[in-house]
Amino acid sequence: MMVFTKPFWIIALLVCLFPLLNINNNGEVMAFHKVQMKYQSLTTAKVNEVYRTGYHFQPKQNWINDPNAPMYYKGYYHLFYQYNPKGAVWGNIVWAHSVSKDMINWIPLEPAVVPSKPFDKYGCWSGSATILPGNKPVILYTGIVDLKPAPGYQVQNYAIPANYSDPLLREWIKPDDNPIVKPTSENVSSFRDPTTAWFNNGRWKMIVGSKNNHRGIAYLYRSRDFIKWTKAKHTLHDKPGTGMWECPDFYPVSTRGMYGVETSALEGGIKHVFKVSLDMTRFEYYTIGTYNPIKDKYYPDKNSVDGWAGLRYDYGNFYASKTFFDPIQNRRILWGWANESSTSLEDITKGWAGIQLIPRVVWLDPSGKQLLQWPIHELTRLRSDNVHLKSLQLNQGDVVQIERVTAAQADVEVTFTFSSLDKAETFDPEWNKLPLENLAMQICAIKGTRRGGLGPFGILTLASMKLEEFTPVFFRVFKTLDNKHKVLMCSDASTSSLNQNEYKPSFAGFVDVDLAEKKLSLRSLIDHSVVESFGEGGKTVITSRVYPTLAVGEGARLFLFNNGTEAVTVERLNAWSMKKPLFMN
Ligand code: DQQ
Repeated sequence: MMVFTKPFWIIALLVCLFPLLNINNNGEVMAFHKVQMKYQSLTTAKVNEVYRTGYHFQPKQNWINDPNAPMYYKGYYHLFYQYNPKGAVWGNIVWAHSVSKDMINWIPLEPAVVPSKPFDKYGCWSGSATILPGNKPVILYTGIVDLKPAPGYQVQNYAIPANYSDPLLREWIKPDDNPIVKPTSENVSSFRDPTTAWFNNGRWKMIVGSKNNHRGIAYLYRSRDFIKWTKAKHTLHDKPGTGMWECPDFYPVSTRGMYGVETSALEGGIKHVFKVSLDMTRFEYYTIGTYNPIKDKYYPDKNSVDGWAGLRYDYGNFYASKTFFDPIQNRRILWGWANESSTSLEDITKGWAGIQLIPRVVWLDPSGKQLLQWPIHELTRLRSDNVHLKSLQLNQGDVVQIERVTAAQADVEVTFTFSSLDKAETFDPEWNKLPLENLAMQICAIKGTRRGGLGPFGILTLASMKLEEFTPVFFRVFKTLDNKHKVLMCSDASTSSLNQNEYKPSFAGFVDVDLAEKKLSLRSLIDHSVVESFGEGGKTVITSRVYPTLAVGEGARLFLFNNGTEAVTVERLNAWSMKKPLFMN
């Protein structure tokens, strides 16, 4: 254990002052896949391994985006994903396919769905899987039938396994009666990403994401046989001012515990979750509400904000997510894609772009107000060489190194306690004038790790020895004028790298937690160029993509810190060096 004190904060302050607002100097927005024709088919001869992840899902090279049609079938978890087989930028999109016994080790197979027919000749875009009675999986996906109008004329297709007795489902057939759903009056180039279907009242139901002017729309379709689909007169849900709804997801959650429920479930204490990926912001938001199966309508709960200022699965780099029900372990699993925060030119040079985040179990918080998320338990099999600490006091300015852990590839769990809330900083009333949808992020950018009262305290991930680079993940506790406490959680990339070209956002979210116990917990999955952090048992989750230049491989360090005037205690810390899976694509 190594302890730094005050001088660290002088360096940190200098580094922090620089990028108060994080704008990628190329003007590129995270999770955006813009069309760059000249680079689409430029395969890099040698993949640069420096920022490749050790235990996150990624193929050997090239571009990946949305996870598609995750499912369990005859002993294997299947993950399909949007993939460019020819380059490290978005383009030439096919459905790549990998299978796994544990969602940690993966075996790559041949792409499952590739453009080949008139109904998908310009692209096979995102979609989902539904398991039909008799354990028969079927895929619904978006086909691009014409390049005009940009970004393409979109229809919905289905594909079925060529051989149901093959547990690997290697070969998929796209029947000639496709497309099964064509756009009608809606914007033909904003009509995509069919969901997993659910069944009730004698019919299958599914939604397709769309927009009309700036109204985000989930069009509802119904079918008795899964082939002939009829558009409902009303939408399942829509919301003005939110723009195109990509990758909608709609599923039930149990009000009675952590276990997941099958997508058609309606009985036994059920609420519904409706999630969309907002093309305009490149963030996702979800609401919790009620589904009326007779009216076929979804109603968000009154206190569940329906719009940009709503709840997010992840307040960082996380997009185009999809859930599925795992019937073997009775859980609902969430997959999300994290794009790079580097420039396209850097991606082309390194020969790859995009990772899938660690699958998370998702369930309803007992409060009923939000979801909770936690990495699947299978991940813990990669843990080795535990470092354990307890009852360590951190005074203002303390920075303590956690030694004997591979800091570039680690899993860290830490619980902080404090004896008083008195020193919590005042929540500046001026901040209430900032747009609600990125209020937390703005406060994180303004305050960073600068000295506070109760907090900032947390960990410095992917840090260089002399702290020229570090990605701090931390809490700051504020007190509002009406004497309520507001807990901010930040994953601040602004100090992550000496490379000035990267997009280095100060991602943040508030944590809805009762501080009566005077305790806050954090878990971070650190993996070379990604830090996935879970605050308070998965109430608030933030993912950052970062590219340190010094804190790379063995040069990376992990520290605990406190820069608040209130002392905090590390009640306990467990850090593990993480092994690589035996098989990774
Ligand atoms: N990515 C797919 C689309 C989807 C978007 C294309 C979301 O189907 O709307 O690769 O990232």
